[in-house]
Amino acid sequence: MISRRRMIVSSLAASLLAATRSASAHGTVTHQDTRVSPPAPDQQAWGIAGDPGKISRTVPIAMSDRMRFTPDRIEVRLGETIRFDYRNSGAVLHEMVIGTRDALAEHAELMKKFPGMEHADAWMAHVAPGERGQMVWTFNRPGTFSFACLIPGHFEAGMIGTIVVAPG
Ligand SMILES: [Cu+2]
Repeated sequence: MISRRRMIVSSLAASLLAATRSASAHGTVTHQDTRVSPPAPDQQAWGIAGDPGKISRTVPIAMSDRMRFTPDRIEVRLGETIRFDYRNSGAVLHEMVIGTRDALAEHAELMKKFPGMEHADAWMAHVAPGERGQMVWTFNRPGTFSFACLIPGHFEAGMIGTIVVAPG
């Protein structure tokens, strides 16, 4: 999951993305590619995929059917590489997607329009009931970001947390 560059979307969403993109065969494709000025490859406004060999610390994240993350607020120092050890203790599928609040809200809207849509990137995880896993992310941009479950209904129910990245 860490360094893979891949995209899995339904054919409908794929054709939407392809319509906004001239060369979509290679490279990282994100929903941000539909914007006028996409960021440099892999660097996102909320950081960049982390090196699993250079982890600053581990943060456990629990997901529950109460539509909450525990903890729901994480404080990070600029430059830290965090390994999120996530676990779904519920009975339904949950996700953990990191982003700006705006990017996540936009993504949640897209998922409502295309419920069959699948997506995969270094800053997101889909976690089946009882499953656990890890996400490694480097917070190399300061600011206040969010992490959320974008499954329709979950985001709206408040399944969202805050990540504050403080300079040095
Ligand atoms: Cu969820």
